[in-house]
Amino acid sequence: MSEVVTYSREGNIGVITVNYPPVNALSHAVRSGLIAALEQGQEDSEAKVLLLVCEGRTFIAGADIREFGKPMQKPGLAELVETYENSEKPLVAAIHGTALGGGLEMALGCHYRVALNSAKIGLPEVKLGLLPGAGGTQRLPRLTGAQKALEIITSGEFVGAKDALALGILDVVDDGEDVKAAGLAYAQQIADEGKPVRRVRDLKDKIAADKGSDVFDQFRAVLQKKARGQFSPFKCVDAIEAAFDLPFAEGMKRERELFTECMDSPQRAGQIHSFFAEREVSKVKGLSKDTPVRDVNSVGIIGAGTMGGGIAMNFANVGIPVIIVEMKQEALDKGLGIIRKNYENSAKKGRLTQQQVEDRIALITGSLSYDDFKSVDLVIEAVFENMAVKKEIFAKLDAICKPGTILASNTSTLDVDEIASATRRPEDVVGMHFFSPANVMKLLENVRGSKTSDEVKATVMAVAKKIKKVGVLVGNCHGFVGNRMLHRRGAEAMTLVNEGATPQQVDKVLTDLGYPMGQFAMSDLAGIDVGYRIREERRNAGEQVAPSWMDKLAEQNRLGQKTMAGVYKYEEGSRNPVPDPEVERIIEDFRKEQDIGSREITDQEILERCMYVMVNEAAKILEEGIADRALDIDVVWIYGYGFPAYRGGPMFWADQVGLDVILAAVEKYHGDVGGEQWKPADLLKQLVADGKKFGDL
Ligand code: T1G
Repeated sequence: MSEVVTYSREGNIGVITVNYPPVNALSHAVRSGLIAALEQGQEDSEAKVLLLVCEGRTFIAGADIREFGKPMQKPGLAELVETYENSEKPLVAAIHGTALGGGLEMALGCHYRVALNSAKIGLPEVKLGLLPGAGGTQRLPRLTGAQKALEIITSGEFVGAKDALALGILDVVDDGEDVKAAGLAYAQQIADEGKPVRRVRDLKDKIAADKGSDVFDQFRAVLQKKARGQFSPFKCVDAIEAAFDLPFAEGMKRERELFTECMDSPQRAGQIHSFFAEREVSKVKGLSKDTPVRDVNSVGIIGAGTMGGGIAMNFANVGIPVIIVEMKQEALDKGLGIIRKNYENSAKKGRLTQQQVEDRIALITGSLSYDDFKSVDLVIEAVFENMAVKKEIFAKLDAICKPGTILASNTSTLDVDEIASATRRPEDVVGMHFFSPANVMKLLENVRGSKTSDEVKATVMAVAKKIKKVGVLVGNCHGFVGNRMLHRRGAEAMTLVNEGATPQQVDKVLTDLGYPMGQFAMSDLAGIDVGYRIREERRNAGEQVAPSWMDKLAEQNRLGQKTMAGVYKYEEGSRNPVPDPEVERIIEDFRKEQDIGSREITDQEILERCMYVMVNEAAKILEEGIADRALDIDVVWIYGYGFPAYRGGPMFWADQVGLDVILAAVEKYHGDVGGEQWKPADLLKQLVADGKKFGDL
């Protein structure tokens, strides 16, 4: 008898129960157990109907992802689902939590499906660089038709129980909370009514309705933009189309072929690495699971600008009241107005009801006085990047806030220890670096100062989870992990243009790699004046800062998207960057002025210099312990800087390229280009010498 799957009987209902925490994944043991339990159910003459149900917090959440890449042991998943579908006795699946991937495919192999109202279903394989490989692409369209099957499978998004009922995926939705009771009740009804087996594979009407439809080509066209550079979404469309072109058995065969192609694609490895990395980052080295976490039931925010407003929305979205303090009423009204506009836009898009809009806005209160922070649990400072201003603010907070309040700064570059030194409680000071737009971007780079307590570290990581962010804890240095690497890439991109490349050539190399936006298009979005102001401040402070053709753009009021011209020009109402010969003239004049000769630069050189300089810097970040693991850096770049998840993040990508290849190039550029940025990191040299990867660390 399997430990993870048991068979029992309640009256004339045979009950097959899966119990394999944490998510009842279809490991080999579970698959074998399911086969054995079904056989028991078939042989049990008292059992008229069989019920498949799971213990724990969820129904089956799919294949066991940890088994991928290893030889598949029998029974395979498709074979298991087919065996269930072939059952001579009606089979009911009772769903709670999530029925995902192979889990939903198991339920589609059953003859009837009931779910609790709180349940969700989905086929998220595409998010792992795969496609549903146990009949999902053949059975789901037989219930929903082509359009909905394409939407569900190519997006990988979860579907609520009520919507799944409306789509014909579920037969019954139970408003109770006891899934076994719901399952037994429905199975009993089927037994009492003598309902027959009903195999999804035999359903024909939806197939007939969409056979030969051009919806598949329409989807491919949409995916060209939405899933640019990705492999599996297109294979999903091919597999679903096969359900309409081929008889069931041949469609299954075609699904298997396409599944194998996805399994063999490097993107699968990248996306599965991203999946587990996103979960591993919450387990912080040296911070034990039972580190006390403080309650955060009220939050204060300083600054109602773009960042402050977005940050406030994250807390209101999960029901935590927020007080936003500004210096002037006008700035406060403007900030609160933008928050309302953002919420109303979400309501217009049907993502929120008007009541939800009002409820969230009601949780955000404006104020002109720090005194209102007296009893909050967490304060986040989100004012412009100026150390003196931040220290003044933290000194004030230190005087006003109650003991135990966490004092956090949303600084994106400045020294957290320096900020903490303005208080008498540096152990309660931490960096919480959100990314713009803060109510959308998933990454929260939490920055530990040298005196930040474990309790505060654990609390800000818990806050990240609470507000549905991916929290990564990193050390304190200039630019922390993300911006420190970005600054290296930005500087190298500038040098490449000085030497002869064009901004659009550099940007195309980065977007071809999978970034949503290139370096210079990003500068135009952020505003050319932002970098210019920082360079001028440093120059005024007497620092040697190299001249840049970007200064010329700023001085000619080419500030980027906001002035419809920056490195690129922009048509009215469009954010599409258009190369501008005027800028090429400015760059050419700058080269002459600086006596820089220009030369032909290949895309490969651009890729190497923009990416390898980041990888080399990341190796130094790991050496210094600013990041604990390479996967922390991958998650920062995937969720904060748009690095394609299907490449697994810059460190996983570097391992795929080969650290020996990268080291050789870094050493070459150290010679040719020079500069601290190309000094090979000791860690990189050590890993190559040991024949190891970042993933081995
Ligand atoms: N296999 C193995 N481990 C899994 C797993 C899975 N499918 N899903 C989750 N885990 C682990 C996870 O790593 C974590 O471990 C713990 O469970 C809790 O997860 C043929 C081929 C179910 C919505 O893509 O989306 O079926 O860190 O922290 O936030 O067609 O996990 O504690 O050690 O995410 O409550 C398709 C993936 C597989 C679903 C729960 N299925 N999972 O979220 O908890 S491919 C998926 C999720 C497939 C077939 C194909 C989420 C969740 P640890 P968690 P959560």
